[in-house]
Amino acid sequence: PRTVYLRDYTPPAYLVDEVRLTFRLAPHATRVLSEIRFRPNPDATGRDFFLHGEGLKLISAHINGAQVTPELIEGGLTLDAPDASFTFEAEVEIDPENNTALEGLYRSNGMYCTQCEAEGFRKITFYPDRPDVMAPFHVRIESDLPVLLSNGNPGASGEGFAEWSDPWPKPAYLFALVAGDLVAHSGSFTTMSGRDVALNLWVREADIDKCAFGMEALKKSMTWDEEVYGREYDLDVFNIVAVDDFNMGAMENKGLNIFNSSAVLASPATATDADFERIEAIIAHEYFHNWTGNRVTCRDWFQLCLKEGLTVFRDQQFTGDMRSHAVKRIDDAMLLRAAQFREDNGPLAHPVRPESFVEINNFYTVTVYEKGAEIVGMLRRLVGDEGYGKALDLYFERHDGQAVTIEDWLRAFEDATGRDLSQFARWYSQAGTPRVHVAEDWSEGRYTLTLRQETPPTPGQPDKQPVVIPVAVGLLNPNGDEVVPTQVLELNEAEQSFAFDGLSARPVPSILRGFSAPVILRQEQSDETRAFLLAHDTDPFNKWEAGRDLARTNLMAMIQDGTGPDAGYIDALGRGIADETLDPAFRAQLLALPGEDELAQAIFETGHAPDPTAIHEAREALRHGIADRLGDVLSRLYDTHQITGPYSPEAADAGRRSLTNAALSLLSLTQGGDRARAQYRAADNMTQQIAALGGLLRIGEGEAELKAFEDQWSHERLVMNKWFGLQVAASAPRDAAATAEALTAHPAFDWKNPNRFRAVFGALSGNAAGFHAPSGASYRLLADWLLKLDPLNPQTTARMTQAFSTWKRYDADRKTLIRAELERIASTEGLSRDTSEMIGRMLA
Ligand code: BAL
Ligand code: ZN
Repeated sequence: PRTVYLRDYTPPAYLVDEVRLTFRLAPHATRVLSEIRFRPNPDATGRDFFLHGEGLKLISAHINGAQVTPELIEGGLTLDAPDASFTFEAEVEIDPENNTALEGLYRSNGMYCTQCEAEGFRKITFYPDRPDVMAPFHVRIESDLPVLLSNGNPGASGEGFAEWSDPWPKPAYLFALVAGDLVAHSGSFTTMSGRDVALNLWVREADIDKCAFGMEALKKSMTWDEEVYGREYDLDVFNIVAVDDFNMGAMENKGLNIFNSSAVLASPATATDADFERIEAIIAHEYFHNWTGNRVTCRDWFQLCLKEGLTVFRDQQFTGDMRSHAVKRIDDAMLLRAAQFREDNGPLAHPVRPESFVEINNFYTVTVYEKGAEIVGMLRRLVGDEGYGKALDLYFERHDGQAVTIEDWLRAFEDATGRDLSQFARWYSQAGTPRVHVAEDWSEGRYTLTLRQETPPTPGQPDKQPVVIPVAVGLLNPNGDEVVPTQVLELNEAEQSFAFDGLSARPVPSILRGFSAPVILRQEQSDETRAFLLAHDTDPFNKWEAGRDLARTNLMAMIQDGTGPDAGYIDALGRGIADETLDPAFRAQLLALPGEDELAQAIFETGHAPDPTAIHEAREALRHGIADRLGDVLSRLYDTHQITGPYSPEAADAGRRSLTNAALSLLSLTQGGDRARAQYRAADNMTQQIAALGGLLRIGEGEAELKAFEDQWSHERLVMNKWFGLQVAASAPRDAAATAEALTAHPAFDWKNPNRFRAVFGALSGNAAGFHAPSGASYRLLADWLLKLDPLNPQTTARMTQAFSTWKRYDADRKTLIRAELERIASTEGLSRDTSEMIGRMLA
C-alpha cells in the first residue's frame, strides 16, 4: 500500500464551484447521479484531472453534455479534461446493503446513512475527495422511506423525494445523507442575531423517550458558542440522527450530524451519569465543529489536529463551564495519561501532526485529539485569555471558507499577539511525552527551581529538541499558606532556573498546577510533602495529584518490595474524602487509584518487566486496605450523600453518586454484597443499578442480579452493551478470556455492530491482568476475532489492535505469545490496509 507524505502536498488541479447529486436509493443498487462544475485552479502546478472513486460501478460519464469514457485507474478515474470551466456528470451504482465497513453510504437496521470522513465520499461517487476542495452541494433523494435528509436547508419535497441545498462550501468529507423510518424530537433556537433555527433529533420510534437531554445539550452548546466564541449558527435547520452501527462516536456533517446512538440517546433508566456527561460533551463537540472544522477546515489530513485538537479543547472548556473545571481537568489528565501517554510511550507514537500515513483512519488518535487539545490549552496559557480571544477572532475572520494548515493557525496567534511561536510549533511535529525533572535550592531567602526537560526517542525521531513548556507554579509556606500565587514559568531551554526572592522560610512548591502542560513531572518528594499538599494545596489539580502520587508510591512499593498498604497514605486520603468543603465529585476522584496499565508503564520505566498479575493483586490489596481502615468514613459518606429526590443528571447529583458508588465498591470488598444488593433493588436509574451490579460482580457475587438485568434490558441494545462489557471488566484475571469467549456465543452478541464488539473486546483489553493472563488465552481470543472482523470492518479492527501496543514492556513469555499473534495477523492473506499498517508499526 502507498504511503502518503505531508511533504508531497500539491494543490488540486481543479476546483469545484457547485455539486448536484441525485440519489435513487435501493438496498443493493443505489444509483448516484452527479453533476459537478469544475474550474482550473490558478494555483495548481499541473492539469491532471483525477477523481477518487472506490467500489463504484460506472454507468456513464459526460463532459459538458458529451459522453466520455474515463480511464478507470487504481483508486479512481482520469480523463482529458478541458483547461477551462466544465461540467462533469456521472452515474454510478453502489451497494449500501453490503457495505459492512460503515464508510460511504451504508444501511443500519434498514436505514440509509453515510460516513464520509475521512475518505468515504469516494465510495459514493467519483469526486476530488480531499478537504481542500470545497463546494456548495445540492442534493435530491428519491426513496419511499418517510424521512429523507441531507446537509443544509430543506428545499422541495413530495411523494418519494426530498431536496436539500447547502450554501456553505464544504469538502466532501462533510457530506451526509440519511433515509429511514424515523421520528423527531424537535426544538428550536433563536440565534444571537435573531434567526430561528429548527432543531431535530431523529431516532427510531422506540427511542423517542431518550432525546430530551441531547436536545437540551444542543441548545446549551449553541448558546455557549455564541457567548464564549461569538460564533453563530448559519443554517435554518440543525439535524442530528442516531444510528446503531457507527465506527466513531459521532460526525459533524454540515447541518446533519450523525451520531452513534450511544453518544446521543439517554434516559435516566438506561444511561449512567457518565453517559450523560459524555453525550453532552459529544453533542457540543460536533456542534462546535460547525466553526472549527466546517467553516474553517483542514487543507489536508495531516492537519487533522487543526480541527480536532481545537474542537476537543472547546468541548473541554464547555464541560468545565457546565460542570466543574477542577473535576474536568482531572478527568482529562487521567485520560491523557492512560491513553495518550501510553501511545506516546510505545510503537504507535506519532506527532500531533503526523508526517506520513498509509490509512488516515488510523490517525484519529488520542494524540491528535487529546494532545492536540493540550497544545491549544498551552497556547492559551502562554498568550493569556485576551490574546487567545483575539487570535481566535482573527483566525475565523481570516480563514472563513478556507482549508488551512497548522502554520495558518499559529500565524493567527503570532499576528494577534506579537509572539514568536516558531519553537512552540515543535509540539506539532515532535512525538513523545517530555519529562520535566525538578531540582530545588534554598539559600538566604532565595528559593530556586531548576527545571530540565528531555523527550525520549520515538519511532523515526531519535533526537528531540526542547519544546516550550508552560509550567504553572505556586509556593506554599510550611504552615500551608500560599506565599507565591500561581505564575507560569516558561521552560524553553533544555535546562533553566527560576528564582523566587523574599521568602522567610523554605517553601513547598506546587508545580505544574492545573496540569499546565502534557508532560511527566519527575520530582523527588517525600510522602510527608505529598500529604501536606493533599491537605493544603489551593490548586485542585495538584491537591488531587498529591494523593495520586502517594497512592502510586505506595502501590509501587507493594509491587516491587512486597510491602503492604501504607497507613500514612490511607489516613491522608481519609482526611481528604471526609472534607465536606470539597466537591463530592472531586472526592470520588481522590478515591480512584492509578490504573493497572499506568502502573505497568511506571514499572517498565524503572527498568523491570511489569507483572500484570502482581500489579492487579497489589491494587486490590490496597483497595482492601483502604476499605478496612476507612470503613467508618466510607459508610458515613455512603449514607449521608445518598440522593432522595428524583434523578437528575446535573453535576451536583452526579458527583454525589460518584462518591457514594466509589465508597460502595470499596465497602463491598470488606463487608460483603448486602449493601450493593439493596442498592440494586432500590435503584431507579442506571447509574445506581450498574454500580451495584459491578460492585457485586467484582466480589464474585451478583449472579441473580446479572440474570435479572439481562431479563429487564434485553430489548435495549445500549444497555445490553453495558451488560456484555461489565462481565468482562469485572472478571477475575484468570476468568476474563473465558468470560469473553462465552459471551461471544450469546445470541445477542451481534459482532458486526461496532458497539457490541467493543463492549466485549474493549473490556477484555481494559482488564489488564485478564488480558495479559499468562496462558495467552486473551491474546488468542482477541486475535481470532480481529481476523474475523477485519474483512468486514477494517476501521474498527485496526483501532482495536491497539490492545497489543504495549507488548514490548512485558517478559519474554508474554512477548513471545503476543508477537506470535501479531505475526499471525500480519501474515493473513487479504488483510486490510488499515490493520496491516497498525500491526506493521507495532512489529517494527
Ligand atoms: N470528525 C470525526 C468525529 C469527530 O471528531 O467529531
Ligand atoms: Zn471532532
